[in-house]
Amino acid sequence: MGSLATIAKPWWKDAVVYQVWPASFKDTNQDGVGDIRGVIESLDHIQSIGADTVWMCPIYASPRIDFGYDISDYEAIDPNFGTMADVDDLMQECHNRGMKFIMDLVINHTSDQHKWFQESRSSKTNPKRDWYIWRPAKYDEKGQRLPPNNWRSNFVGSAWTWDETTQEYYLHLFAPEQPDLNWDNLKMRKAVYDSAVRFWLEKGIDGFRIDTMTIYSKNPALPDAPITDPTSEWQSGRKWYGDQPKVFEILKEITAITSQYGEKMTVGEFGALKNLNVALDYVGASNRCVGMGFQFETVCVGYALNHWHIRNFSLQEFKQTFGKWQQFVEETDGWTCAFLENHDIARSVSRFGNDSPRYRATSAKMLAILLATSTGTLFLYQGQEIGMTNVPATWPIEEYLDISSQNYWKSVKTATDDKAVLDGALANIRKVARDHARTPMQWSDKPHGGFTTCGKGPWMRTNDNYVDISVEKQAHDPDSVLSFWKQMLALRKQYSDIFVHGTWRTMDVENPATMTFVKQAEGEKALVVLNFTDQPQPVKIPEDFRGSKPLITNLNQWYPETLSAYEGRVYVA
Ligand code: TEU
Ligand code: CA
Repeated sequence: MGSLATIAKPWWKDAVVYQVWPASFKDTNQDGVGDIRGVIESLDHIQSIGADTVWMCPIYASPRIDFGYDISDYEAIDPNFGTMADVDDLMQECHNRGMKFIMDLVINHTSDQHKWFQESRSSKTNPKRDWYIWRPAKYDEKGQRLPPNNWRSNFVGSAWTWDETTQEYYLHLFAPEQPDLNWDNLKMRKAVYDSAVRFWLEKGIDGFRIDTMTIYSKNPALPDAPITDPTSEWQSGRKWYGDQPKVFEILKEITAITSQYGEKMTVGEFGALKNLNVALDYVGASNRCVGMGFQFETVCVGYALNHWHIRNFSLQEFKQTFGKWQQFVEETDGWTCAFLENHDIARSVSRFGNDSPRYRATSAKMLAILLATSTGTLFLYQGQEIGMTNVPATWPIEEYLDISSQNYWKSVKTATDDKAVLDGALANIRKVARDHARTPMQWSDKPHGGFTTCGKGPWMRTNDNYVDISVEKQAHDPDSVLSFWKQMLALRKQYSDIFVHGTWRTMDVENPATMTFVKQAEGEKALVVLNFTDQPQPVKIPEDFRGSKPLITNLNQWYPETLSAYEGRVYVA
């Protein structure tokens, strides 16, 4: 415990991390898939925004059922992305520039093509049998074979798959091609630590983004989950695999290893976790689990039950969760982070701003103000810096290639012909499919957004608006979203005591149209006012800030008592 002024400030607290989803970043060998050399070529761009750390999503050997989150060898590189030498170059290039380089650590599951699982499934007596979670079938009164429990896979359907060879089920909280590792097996633990963790630390990486960090440990009895979705046969088993006592032990073991290699960034996914006390167990420095966690309450606002049941949400809800996760580490030894995009969620300007041509740039800049003044480590996702949007509503379902979208769509189609239900499912996909974040990066107005010159085009269709939204178009335009991000990140650095390390107070909790908050550090403070609507909104600047000119606004004209549509403003005092 310590006051904000006395707690430690390791490098990763002030970092601005740029997340790369490699398949869609930049293709340099014209096969339609982004590659590691494409990231090396783009470091000038990444650094010019003001980012100082690159987070590389999985580039490990993988059959790519879940785009690399199904790893078949932790110590090899997917040839679609390049070679180990390319990774070494990328890391070296980052380090030469004074930048850091972190990788994804995906260890809840492996690919079913990993040699460990191949061995495990080969016989019940194989020494690696117990490295995964195998159980005999259950049978109902009619003698029908059933999975061991009612847990639902995150990608729709049962979390269990029957394996003919050994006549047992194995557990997979994601796709059947992603069997869950059994973290109760200590030999398996050691193998993961050596292969997935130490191997990369030895190479000199600066940390890990830890995939699904809350779900490694399962209650050994694997009890049925409570019924939260009466319409489904399968239920979220999170009660029995989320935040179990042993998961903290595992994360401590990982941190004990990373800290042998110096001060490393570790940022894990909280997933569906909402309880702040539990969150502190993960990120309190004295617990030595992880440095910080990605909370999903804000970006998943309006998701009911699971990813695919979307309802409307209010700005009050958005503010409530945003502020909650900003504040929760105050007066503690924990740390937080801020983000509105990643490879699993829709584009922020489409979901929280307004992606119509009239307001797209203004609202993207308004969201940039929000993020750049937020407490904690800042994460920026590729394309966010130019205000890339969701794909157009006119795209047919076939353009959505993600396993999550496709499985959901298939499950709805199998269940019904009802047009209203099918249209509702399509509407959900258009709002929140992971595909929105996975379209190729828009570099220029050349074909396919300059992402590739492959004759067959990119592996996934480029968003049609690349003609208007691209890095090239924005790089030299002082009024662009990109230029605004550069300004905001420079200010974030200049005022890091307030923005990165300060305290957070939301001032207009009940207001449905504006978000106003005060950031405070010793002897200095900032007021941020944001209009989340397309209408002018009245604004009252408190006494302490009155008289001072705004530090920055996202519009060329501003009025003391009114915020224009999607206007954002920052004052310091
Ligand atoms: O995602 C974790 C996860 O739980 C996702 O289902 C997430 O909640 C959802 O996509 C939000 O819309 C991680 C990775 O980020 C994701 O890409 C992988 O598919 C998943 O783990 C499995 O490794
Ligand atoms: Ca390529």
